[in-house]
Amino acid sequence: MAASLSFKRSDSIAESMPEALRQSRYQMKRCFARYVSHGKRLMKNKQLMEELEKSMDDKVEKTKLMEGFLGYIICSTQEAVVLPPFVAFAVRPHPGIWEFVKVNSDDLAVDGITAADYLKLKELIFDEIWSKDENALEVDFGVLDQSTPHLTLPSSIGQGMQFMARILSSRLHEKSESMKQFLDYLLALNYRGENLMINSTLNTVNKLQTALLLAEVFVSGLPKNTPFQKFEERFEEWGLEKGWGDTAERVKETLNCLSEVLQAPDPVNLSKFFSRVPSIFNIVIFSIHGYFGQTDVLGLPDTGGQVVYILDQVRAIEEELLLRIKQQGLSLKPQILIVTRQIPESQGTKCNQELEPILDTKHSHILRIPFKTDNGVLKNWVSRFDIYPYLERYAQDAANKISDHLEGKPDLIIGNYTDGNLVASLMASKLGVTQGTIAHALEKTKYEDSDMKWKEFDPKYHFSCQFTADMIAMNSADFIITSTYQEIAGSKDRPGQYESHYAFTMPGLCRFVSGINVFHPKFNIASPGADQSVYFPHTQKQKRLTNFHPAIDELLYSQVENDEHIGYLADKTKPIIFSMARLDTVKNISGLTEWYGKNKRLREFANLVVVAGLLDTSKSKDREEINEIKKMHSLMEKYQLKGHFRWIAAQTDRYRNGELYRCVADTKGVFVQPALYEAFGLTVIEAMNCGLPTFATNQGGPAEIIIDGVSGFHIDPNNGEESSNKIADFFEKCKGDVSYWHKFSTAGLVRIYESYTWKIYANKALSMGAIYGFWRQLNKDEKQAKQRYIQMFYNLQFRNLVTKMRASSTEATQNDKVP
Ligand code: UDP
Ligand code: LCN
Repeated sequence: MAASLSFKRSDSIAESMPEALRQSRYQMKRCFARYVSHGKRLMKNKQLMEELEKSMDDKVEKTKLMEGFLGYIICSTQEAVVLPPFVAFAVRPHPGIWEFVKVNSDDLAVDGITAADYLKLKELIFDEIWSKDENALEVDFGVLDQSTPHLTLPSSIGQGMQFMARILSSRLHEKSESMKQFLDYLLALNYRGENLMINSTLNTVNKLQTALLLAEVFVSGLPKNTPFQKFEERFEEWGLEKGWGDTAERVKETLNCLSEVLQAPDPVNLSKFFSRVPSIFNIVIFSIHGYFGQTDVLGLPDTGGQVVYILDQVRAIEEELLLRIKQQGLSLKPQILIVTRQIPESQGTKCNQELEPILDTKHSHILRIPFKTDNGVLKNWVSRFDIYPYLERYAQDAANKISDHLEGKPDLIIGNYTDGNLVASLMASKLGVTQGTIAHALEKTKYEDSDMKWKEFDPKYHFSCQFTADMIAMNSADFIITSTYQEIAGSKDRPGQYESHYAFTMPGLCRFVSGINVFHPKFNIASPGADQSVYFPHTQKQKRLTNFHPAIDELLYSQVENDEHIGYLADKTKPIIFSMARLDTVKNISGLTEWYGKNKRLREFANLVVVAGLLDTSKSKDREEINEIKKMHSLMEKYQLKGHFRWIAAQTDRYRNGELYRCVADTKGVFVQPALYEAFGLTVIEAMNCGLPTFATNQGGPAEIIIDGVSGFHIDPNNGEESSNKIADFFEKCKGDVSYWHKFSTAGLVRIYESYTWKIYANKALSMGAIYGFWRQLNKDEKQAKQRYIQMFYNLQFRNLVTKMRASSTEATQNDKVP
């Protein structure tokens, strides 16, 4: 929809709207009359558009209005609160940018209102008394970020590190005190008490500059590859320690880079310097819920991509750390610890073990710490939604174990998902360590109006605890790693996951007038990859894992129905439509099954194979999974799927799964990811890495991974007919021309190699650790003030919610205790 040319970006909507309403007064009165005709309610964009359409009969008038400013406003309105005679609009003209206006439907008068005013109006629909309570709890995290410059361009969102380098250089430039803080930062660099880069003799910027100059002249005279050890003693005379580089050439570059920064700080040299500074050796990564293991866990409840992501991430980060340490001229051992929950009743997995070395790494381990209560250790798996009462104690137990293992404190703590992020926040704030967070998925966006309707959701999902914990973690984090732009700021039409926490309210609990601002420079996009030794193209014949072929053949084609698979494929010559996911509602595997069942053309062209969850309700303890299992059985019955459809239980061997994707590619099949919403979607990049043409949901991360019609296809999970026809059209085209299939197979691979590899990720993540580590020191006062606010909020709000949850929950008692 084109915006009216009369609308200037500099005008606020509240300023421009009255004139636009005046120009279309007659139509707008009718439209607003429709909006208010049903009394008080919350209207979403779709309803607003429908009502607008219905209110106008004249086609020409309609087109004119829709193409004008008012059409643009209503198109950009995410939702509206109707409180007759008023309608309050939450308008999102651009990703990350929101404006709120209140229109009187009687006289079309317009008032610009604040986010807080809008939230109060919204609350009137759900909890009138609370909305009118002048002392209702209102939280404003933004007010504590005021001295941090923010990005302003929606297109720059997620490029925090680059922006941060600019902020740092101008701070160093403008304030001599900042330069002194930079010097203090350098003086504090050490490994186990041993100084790195400089020692205390260089206690002024001038002295440091002189030493750098002398050293640079000296190393310039050495052959480039002279090892640092050869001139280490000369360096000591000038107050310089190890850490500058492994060879004369590298040392010279680093010296020069710092000299440039001290002379006139600039973002390029500063970024380069922080990618070289030896500040990170020990990293703790929290991933608490589910079954965290290296084998036999994928597909178990709450156990999916996050586990895959973290294991691959650790391998990549360790490799990058080792490279950096070598290039710094140091010979020391970095350590990465994944800290997770120990589960005594571990269902045949290794999740009951305390310490496990991580395969394909040299120094990284999984450390498992149990959940303890006053009655002992918790024995069984606990749903991620029921985990909150255990976390505080867990954080304390973890702190002790970690410091024993690392013989000191970590240099960087990274949290994953709400539980891991909360524990990371508690620990980072206690130890004064740099903190990064990763969400994987923010639950608030998965369930419509889950904030407003939290009371309805709470018995099952405990969103009161979860959203509060998310707010604490996002705000205490020094940096946030996301997988896509979408995750932060969505797309033109849909707000991002983080963006939806900008201003929201949970009536009766807390009004977040500013929750998190996506223009904050803490946001960074670092997309994950897939392990390319496991997920490689089906065409690499010499690498193919043919030893798995008999088992895969049995899995796909045997006529037997057992615990592992049901349904069968009568015609082996047809290509396979393949999908693999946890059997959660949001993954929509049952949706795909239904689309296939209904679409005759698709059934003619191809078979459907899904790998998902368990096949029998009696074996599952997961509420959502049980519902989905039932649904799947009834769909098989309803659409008489046997002969065309194979349902395989969760598969845990990633090497075999890699070969499975490739075997599906051998049939000239496709991968389909039909989720109602997908935060990122590792299966999408796994399939693409194997050269399998991929159709993936347009809701969330996959919409960004795939360029529709170029490197794969988008499908609309809410429009099964359109989506299943899109897949059928593809097969139809391939039937006439097999090069069509190859075209998409190759284009998918090209896309992956360009943007989705772990090497790119690891480089960015370590640089974030260094650069934000310095920023937290430079910005110490603001950070401390915010930390105090967060601690109070944790103490007075989160703990209170946990106490309530504990009182109302029976989960704890259902878990047998280990003596
Ligand atoms: N997976 C698996 N077996 C299964 C289901 C999933 O190995 O039965 C793996 C899949 O290959 C991928 C991960 O689990 O590596 C799922 O990640 P994704 O990001 O697609 O979804 P999530 O489960 O994290 O929501
Ligand atoms: C969780 C999800 O739901 C997926 O979309 C991601 O791919 C996965 O974590 C890894 O980040």
